[in-house]
Amino acid sequence: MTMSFKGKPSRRAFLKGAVAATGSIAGASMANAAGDPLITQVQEWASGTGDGVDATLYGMPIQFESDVIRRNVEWLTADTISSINFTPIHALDGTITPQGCAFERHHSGAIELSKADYRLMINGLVDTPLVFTYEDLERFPRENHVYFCECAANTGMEWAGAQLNGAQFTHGMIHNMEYSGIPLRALLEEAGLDAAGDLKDKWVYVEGADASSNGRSIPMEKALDDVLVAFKANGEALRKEHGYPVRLVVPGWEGNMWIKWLRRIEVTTQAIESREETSKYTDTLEDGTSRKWTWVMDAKSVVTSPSPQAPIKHGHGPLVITGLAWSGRGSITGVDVSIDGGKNWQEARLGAPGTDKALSRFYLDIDWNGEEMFLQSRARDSSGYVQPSKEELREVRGLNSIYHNNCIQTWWVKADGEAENVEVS
Ligand SMILES: Nc1nc2c(c(=O)[nH]1)N[C@H]1C(S)=C(S)[C@@H](COP(=O)(O)O)O[C@H]1N2
Ligand SMILES: [Mo]
Repeated sequence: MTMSFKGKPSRRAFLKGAVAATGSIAGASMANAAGDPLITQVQEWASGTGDGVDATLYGMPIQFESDVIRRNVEWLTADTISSINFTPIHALDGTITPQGCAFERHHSGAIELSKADYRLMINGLVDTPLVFTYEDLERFPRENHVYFCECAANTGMEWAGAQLNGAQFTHGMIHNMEYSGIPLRALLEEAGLDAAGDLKDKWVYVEGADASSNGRSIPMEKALDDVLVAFKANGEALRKEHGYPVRLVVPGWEGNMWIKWLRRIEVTTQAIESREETSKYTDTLEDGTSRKWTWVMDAKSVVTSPSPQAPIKHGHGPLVITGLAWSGRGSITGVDVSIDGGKNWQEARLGAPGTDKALSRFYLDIDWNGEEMFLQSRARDSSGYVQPSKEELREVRGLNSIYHNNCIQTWWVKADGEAENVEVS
């Protein structure tokens, strides 16, 4: 880039920028400034006053951003009750997902449960079975942590071939929020775990208050590690669709275990083998056997822009390539980006150092001269794991899987800036 955005650009600086072989951003618009009414004339919004402070008591995004919304794929599910929609990751930046556009996944719809009616029971192999009200939970020491929540089915439609045209649809079953809550460990210790004996082979069974209950078994080791009983997300109460008033946060593990409208925690001697951990959320391999208890979400990444819903519209010159990376096994240590379908890789810049089990934002700033690109990103995490290609993943997993597809994604960016979901081989 030859021209600085800071300070007052002089005519000389402009000319220098314009004749440079690469990289003037400001050139085109500055050349037009003289005849541009947006610069030379007083505009309507500067001729009167704006809205008063109480125009909106709880704010929504401005009308010009009305396309930054969750979307579903109608043919995926029979109705919207047991269904899923997708976060508009192609249109977001940074790492925090606003609750208002964070994907939803319900098995029997989002229920309305008030704090007054809320109860959380801990029973099973505990010294004293307990029931907490919402107010009781507020009196435990709490913590704040940012974590991603990814549905195991994210990218599940892409196993057999490139299918859905947009990062929102291929990778949007994910959100990343700052949770305020109580370590599950504190509640289990309040009930007392002496009755459970050796904790090594013990489990907790967790379920929600909705009709589906979405019951899941979690090994005690994880339950005592970093699981949170959360009641705030991004500073405010959980939205109804994310489990108001209380949900479980199971860092790095598949979204299905993040029980919403959490109502009961039972300490058990074995996994319950519920529907959600047998006929669902298991991975059938090529030989017909199925992997189960595949809880951890492996490292993964995707370029969010440019992408099919976010084509390049500004012509040649400086181009910001950006995307998201995450790992359920730790933090993101680096992301490589390829513009030629994986032949050559360049190290991207992380927006901030990776943190444990949370989204990382990456950027690669290039000079684009209209050549077509096969854009890919490849995440690396603190365990040393490197995100696999689609071919590598299929070799191990075959084509019978739905869940846990963390392969490298390819966008074919054409000379006109439009992008398409493709596979390279
Ligand atoms: N009680 C309950 N908890 C639930 C579910 C549900 O249907 N009922 N869906 C699960 C699934 S499959 C996922 S991926 C996450 C999604 O959380 P979200 O809707 O906040 O995005 O919630 C999980 N927790
Ligand atoms: Mo899920």
